[in-house]
Amino acid sequence: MFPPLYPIIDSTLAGDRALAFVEALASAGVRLIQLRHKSSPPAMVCAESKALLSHLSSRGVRLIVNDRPDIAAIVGAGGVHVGQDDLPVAEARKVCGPSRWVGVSTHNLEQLREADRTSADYIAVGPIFPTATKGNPDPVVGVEFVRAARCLTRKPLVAIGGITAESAEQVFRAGADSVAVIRDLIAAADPAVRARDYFAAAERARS
Ligand code: TZP
Ligand code: MG
Repeated sequence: MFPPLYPIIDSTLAGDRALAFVEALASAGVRLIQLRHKSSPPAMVCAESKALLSHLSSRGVRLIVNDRPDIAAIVGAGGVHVGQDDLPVAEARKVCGPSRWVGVSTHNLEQLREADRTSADYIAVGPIFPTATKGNPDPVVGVEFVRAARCLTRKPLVAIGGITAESAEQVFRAGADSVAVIRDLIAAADPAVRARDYFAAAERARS
């Protein structure tokens, strides 16, 4: 089963705070985490990835590096996530090889159909709801987009954008395999408790 919760760590969390955060998430059962340091220099992304990997690999958590297949391969991460303006999936795959995951963001049905024809291990769709986390976000696609996307691909679908533990259930019901979340988890008083709320939402949607 594709991990139902896909927390993303951005530059508001780094160093020891990031390590404590991922430890809490891992202890709650999270198995997939992305590092997304948009404005950090490559050396810092590399060092942060290594630090996270040293905590996560032994706990069975797959670390995905945003944007940079080269860094993902160099540090031995579990994969890379590329957007529409990053290296295409086929090129990222050449760098990352067959066993690392390559995920790709899509924002409309044409991009989704195209992503389905690639070797991508999962397809992200969004933003589902308004989000203040991403600078200059694509237009909100809504939960209906997840339903439409579900009819067009058998690849795992990751929904992203403004999702909270309260709204996750409807996103799962629309056909998402997973929800990718930044702010709702980083802002949580207890990220492990919040992560379990997402697992419960996934369970309710499945039952
Ligand atoms: N891509 C589409 S929306 C988004 C990204 C990276 C930001 C998601 O962050 P949040 O805080 O969960 O809305
Ligand atoms: Mg990108």
